[in-house]
This record gives sequence, structure tokens and C-alpha cells, in this order.
Amino acid sequence: MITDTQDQEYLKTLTVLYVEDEEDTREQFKQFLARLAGRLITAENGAEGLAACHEHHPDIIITDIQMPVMDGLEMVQELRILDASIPIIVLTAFEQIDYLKRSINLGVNKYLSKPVNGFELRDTLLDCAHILREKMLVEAAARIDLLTGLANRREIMARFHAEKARLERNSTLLSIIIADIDHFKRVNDSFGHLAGDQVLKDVATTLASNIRAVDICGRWGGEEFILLLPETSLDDAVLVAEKLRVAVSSITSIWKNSAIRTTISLGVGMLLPGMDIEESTDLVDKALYRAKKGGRNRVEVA
Ligand code: GH3
Ligand code: MG
Ligand code: MG
Ligand code: MG
Repeated sequence: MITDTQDQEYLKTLTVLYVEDEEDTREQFKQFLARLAGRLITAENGAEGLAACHEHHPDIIITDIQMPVMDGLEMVQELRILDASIPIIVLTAFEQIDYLKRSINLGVNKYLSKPVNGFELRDTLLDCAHILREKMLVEAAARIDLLTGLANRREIMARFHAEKARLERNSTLLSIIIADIDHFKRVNDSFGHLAGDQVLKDVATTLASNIRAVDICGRWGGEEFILLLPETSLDDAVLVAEKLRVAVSSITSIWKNSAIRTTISLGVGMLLPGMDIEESTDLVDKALYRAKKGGRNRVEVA
């Protein structure tokens, strides 16, 4: 099943914490778990487990109950205060109804009896990976523009605030480019809205593939895109903008039997220390407006 393979692959990117006091059991399952997970952390009791959580931020926790220093359920109780949703699997030799009840009350996701069956543990881990993968996909969807696959405006604002904080802490640079497709209304009017969508996707791909991995590219509005360039001077940002302008002017979008060419106009500026995000984008917008007034398919500096 496709989902199963995807869950297996996803599990290989996750960190699993395994807490068990008996050395033989721990060693036996260590190799088994290390093959399934991306990273395996082990601990010998609840207190060590808690410390490992603070240090390694695991995605899934597997824990024994009866252990010295701090038992598994005490550890789970502490953990749930910090994180209400992290998947927790409890393993125990004691089929005591009291443990089961306490586990349920603490929001333990699965309770497995010892001796643990490897297949059962593997399936349980895959169930946890599945839940985490779905959660990750939902979270990613909230940050992404559906049509272009770029960061949406909300994500761009979050990244903008993070970059602003970094800039004010480390006095680094942040350049901004806003690009707007020229006469885009004509594309929609001549070829239809779906053709317009194809052009938007092609422009987005062209912009995203012509920047560095640390640069951030997003859809700012309808046919407007924004690029945040950390540690980039204004002069360098102008070079980037010029490169993007040329790249977009040289692509052809194919829609049904039509070949559609477009250009972009770009405004370039910087977020300077002490400046509001809005102030900086207003200045870049004004430069973009001048690029439009000046004949389009050009770059203007704030
Ligand atoms: P200018 O060169 O001055 O920027 O002219 P323009 O036609 O590009 O600008 P205008 O603001 O007049 O029109 C933008 C158009 O973009 C109008 C709107 O319908 C279209 N648009 C916005 N979002 C989308 C979208 O998601 N898909 C499509 N197909 N069109 C869109
Ligand atoms: Mg034990
Ligand atoms: Mg526009
Ligand atoms: Mg436009």
C-alpha cells in the first residue's frame, strides 16, 4: 500500500526515544528500532527520558513502565505538561488494570504487553508516523499557495518577522524584491483564466529556481511575487532582480495550442534596522510602480 510505504519513509525521518531499564531488552530492541527510525535515542529510566526529551526533541516515545528513579508513567505525566500530542507507546510486563487506566488517562497512544512482538511494535510505530505525517501535511498546506506551490502571504509574513528579528540581533542585511507580471489581465482576457493560471505557475517556478536555497520566494498577491534575500546588499539584489527579469522574459508558457510570453516588472529595496515591514514593502511597491510607469519589463530601486 502506498500510504504504508510513505509512512515507512516518513518514520525514517523521525527521532524515536526508547526508555527501558533492562539492559538485555534495551539492546535487543535498539537495533530493531534503529532500522525503522531516522534517529534512535535511548534512556534507562524516566528521569533520563525526560532529559533526553529536552535535549533531542523526539517525535515518538516508547517507554517501559517499571523503572528505577522515575517510572514510565511518571515520565509521561511530566511530558504531557510540555507536549499534549506527542505519540507515546507504553510497554509493560504487568497486565495490571491500574496501569492501563492510568495510561489512558495520560493520553498514551498505545499500550503493548511484554514480551513485545516486533511486528506489533513496528505497526504501532507506523500508525504514529502516519498520524504525524498527516499533521505535517496539514500544517504545510496552511503555509503554501495552492496554485504555485510557493509560500503564501501568511508564511511570507512569518518569515519576514523572523528575518527582521535576526537582522536586529545580528545587524545583517535583508533585501526585498517584489515582482508583478506585466499586462497579466490581457493573458486572462485573450487565453482564459486557466491559461493565466498556467502562466502564474511557470513564472513561480522560474523565480523559485533562480534564487539561492536561503532566499525565500512567495506569492504576495494575485500576480505579484515577493522575494526575501537574507544577507544580500541592495546592489546584489538588483543583480538578482535583473536575472529574474531576463529569466521570465525568456520562458514560454504552453496552454492548449497557444504559446504565451510574459514579462515582469520588479521593485527592489531593503528592510533597514528600525524600519517596519510595511514601510519597507511600501517603498519597494513604489519602486515597482515606477518600473511600470517607465515602460514595464524593468527593475527600479527604492
Ligand atoms: P500591470 O502591467 O499594470 O501589472 O497590468 P496587469 O494587467 O498585470 O494588472 P491588473 O492589476 O490590472 O490585473 C491583474 C490581473 O491578475 C487581474 C486578475 O484577474 C488576475 N489574477 C489575479 N490572480 C489570479 C489568478 O490566480 N489566476 C489568474 N488566472 N488570474 C489572476
Ligand atoms: Mg522495567
Ligand atoms: Mg498587480
Ligand atoms: Mg500586473
